[in-house]
Amino acid sequence: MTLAEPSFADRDGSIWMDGELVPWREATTHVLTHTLHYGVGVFEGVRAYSTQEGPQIFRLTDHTKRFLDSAKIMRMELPYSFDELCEAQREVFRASKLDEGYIRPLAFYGSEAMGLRAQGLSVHVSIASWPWPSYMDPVLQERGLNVQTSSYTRHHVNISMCKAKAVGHYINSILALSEANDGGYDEALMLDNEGYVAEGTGENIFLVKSGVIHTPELTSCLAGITRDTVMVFARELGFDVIERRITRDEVYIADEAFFTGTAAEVLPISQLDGRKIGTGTRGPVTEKFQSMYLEEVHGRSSGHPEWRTPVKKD
Ligand code: PPE
Repeated sequence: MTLAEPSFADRDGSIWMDGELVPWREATTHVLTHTLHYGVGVFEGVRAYSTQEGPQIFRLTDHTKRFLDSAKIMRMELPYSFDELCEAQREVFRASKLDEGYIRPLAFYGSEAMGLRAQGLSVHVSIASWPWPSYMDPVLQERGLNVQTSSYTRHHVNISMCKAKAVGHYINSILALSEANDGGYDEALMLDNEGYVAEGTGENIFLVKSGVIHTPELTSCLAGITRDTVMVFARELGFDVIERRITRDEVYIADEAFFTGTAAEVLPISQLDGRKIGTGTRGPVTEKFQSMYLEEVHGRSSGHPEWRTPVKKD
């Protein structure tokens, strides 16, 4: 018998909350927290990996910049500076005593007032860290995902502010993912409001066609940090990378397609809407990016040391 994973509310350890580490089980908030009712909050998903020099956080400064940008878009004034937020993420990860794990900064409103007109709400920041070894079944990392185009449209740029990684945006992703999972698929592909390919529910998408890499422009997908990492790798390998509008049938006839994201890392897409992509297994270009990504995050490549921040004290 295997024991069920403990609830996220009932674990040992510490969570950084409003400037200090508090015991995990005490990192709670009131049910009239504004964000719980209206979804105005922002978050990040960051990973730390084991390296020869101890755990290092991958692209910490880029994630922290995006966190601050998301807050600015949502008009949330964070009571912490960029440096304080970077330090806090390192502190949480040190306290976790993990070698590898996921780090989740979150900014949310307090419970001083209710309603859409609420004024003077306090802004709280929490940062938790936990082991999250593989977002998808490890088999899928090799075999690839069976994906369905979603019946849900990705946010329109003037409905949700897509540059913000905002709490409420994920309603859309969760509806799309649960629809896909109910149908037996591993993930959903979301189209934008004009019918062009946007992104997965928590990942950006890439195609490989005749030796060229294509990915949707940033107008209706999150400015993914893994997306950027893969684009840097692709250009270093001499590939042309084109950011443009892509139609769903272009994905059907691509040589390879894959998703990127902090949680997902690099994941091949083997089928979309019942059509095999290329050979229907992980393609060589996807495999190359997967291995380059893992080499980089684990510090086994000398490529981009600037992307890794040690967790240990300076
Ligand atoms: N698009 C969406 C909608 C998205 O949520 C993510 C990250 C990405 C693209 C990729 O962005 P980046 O991580 O910077 O490469 N999704 C986060 C949340 C996943 C979750 O299940 O929670 C993540 O990967 O951490």
